[in-house]
Amino acid sequence: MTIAIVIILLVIATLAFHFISPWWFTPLASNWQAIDDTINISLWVVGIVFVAVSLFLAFVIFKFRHNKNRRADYEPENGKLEGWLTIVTTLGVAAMLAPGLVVWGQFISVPENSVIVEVVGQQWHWSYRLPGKDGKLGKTSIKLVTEDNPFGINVNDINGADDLLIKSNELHLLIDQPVKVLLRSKDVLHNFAVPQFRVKMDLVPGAVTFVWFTPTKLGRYELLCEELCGIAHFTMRGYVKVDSAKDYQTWLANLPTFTQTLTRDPANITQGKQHYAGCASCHGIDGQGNEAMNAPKLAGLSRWYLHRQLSYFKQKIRGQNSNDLYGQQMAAMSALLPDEKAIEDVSAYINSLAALKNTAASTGDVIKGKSFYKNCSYCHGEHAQGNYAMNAPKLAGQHPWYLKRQISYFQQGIRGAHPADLYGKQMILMSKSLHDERTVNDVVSYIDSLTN
Ligand code: HEC
Ligand code: HEC
Ligand SMILES: [Cu+2]
Repeated sequence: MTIAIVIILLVIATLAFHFISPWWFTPLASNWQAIDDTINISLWVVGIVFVAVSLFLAFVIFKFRHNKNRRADYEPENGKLEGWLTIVTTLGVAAMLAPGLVVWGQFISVPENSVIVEVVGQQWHWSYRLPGKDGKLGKTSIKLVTEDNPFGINVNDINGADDLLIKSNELHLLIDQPVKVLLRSKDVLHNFAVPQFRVKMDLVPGAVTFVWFTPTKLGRYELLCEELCGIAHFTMRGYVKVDSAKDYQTWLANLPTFTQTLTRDPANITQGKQHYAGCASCHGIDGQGNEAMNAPKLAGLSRWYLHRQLSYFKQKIRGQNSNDLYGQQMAAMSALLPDEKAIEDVSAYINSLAALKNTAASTGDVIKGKSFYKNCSYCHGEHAQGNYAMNAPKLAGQHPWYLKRQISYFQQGIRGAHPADLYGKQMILMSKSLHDERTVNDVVSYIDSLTN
């Protein structure tokens, strides 16, 4: 009797949870109503079966409860009942699967008027490429990926010349225009998923996969990497913005072609040197850093990293936290660099300065530090030389006091917590693997022991 009641309560609670709970599909923003319908049909079928079977079970438990005067019948075969059950089960399973087959047919039949967009995944960010006026994407190869050619486009393929490159994590799409999204990964498996569009697909290294959809609602939607295996894919966020024709054209007009990205003005090192004059009072004339001013060493850092940090300081992405006194100082100083060109030039100039070794000896346990550093080497490189492909800067040669402060700031979310700071967020996550001050000290001593 108790068990029968428990089962009935379970059914009521499940139904109540289903109908009252706030967790349901996000509002649909694409043509894929059919996917919602299939999911709903499946839910109805399994829901009805669940309720019917559970209530039947409760009924049977109650009806045939223990009674001293009753004996159980033995009835191993019942042709009629088995026949009915087979028919009903077949219908139920067919009702769940058949609509899925129809929808799958639509899923793999890309409409002829669709346009192509390429989405490139890498640990842990998104970038995008459009085919340009010729409507054709240039051939690519992972082997061709460099700092100047991050998409790895083959320069000998004429189709690639007018490809439009989007290095930001935000893709724009034109409303009501069917789009075929080609998916490519530079490293491991990723998964392209915008909940509002319903369709999702894995990115597989070495292959090009695709999804198609028609965005039907203006708005800015979050793009998630729904790859669960591996580390940190949840930090891999992007945005897809669905634009009206006018907004879309404005956005499109500002995208550089592949050829333009290759032939951009080279940075002007002489100008960069002039800009650097204002920096030397804190960072030193040779970029050697100055502990008294809390200013880190800059000599030896890569252009792309310098460029990103200076842009972050200027755009108020780094150095804004109220506890980040030193970052705030630097953010104020970024005003010395009036524009993008100045940032490029000064980065090139700093990059031309010779890397400098530290003189003071570190106090931590280098052997222990080495074993902790293993995790870090995955991104920062075995010799802490930095790795452009992982967005991770060079650490070797940097002053230990600065490294310790940055690690502690990441741990406390003083650096890297700004919503636009995708790379900082990865580092926040990683910094938490160093559990105490002693460990931090050991790792930093090991980094300091790497001459580079
Ligand atoms: C008033 C002193 C001061 C001046 C002047 C100054 N900086 Fe800084 N800078 C700092 C401090 C302090 C930090 C460390 C911020 C932190 O701890 O987060 C820093 C950090 C940086 C970083 C980040 C380095 C890293 O490894 O992440 C870069 C890049 C940088 N400065 C470049 C410049 C450039 C270029 C100029 C000249 C336009 C300049 N700084 C002028 C004090 C200064
Ligand atoms: C998932 C890749 C990844 C791993 C693993 C990783 N880092 Fe980082 N780290 C980064 C990225 C990306 C940045 C640059 C953040 C930015 O651009 O603001 C960074 C920045 C840093 C900085 C700041 C450098 C500077 O010049 O300001 C320090 C210090 C650092 N990492 C130390 C470590 C240590 C120690 C470990 C191991 C416990 C580690 N990192 C593991 C990706 C990683
Ligand atoms: Cu991913």
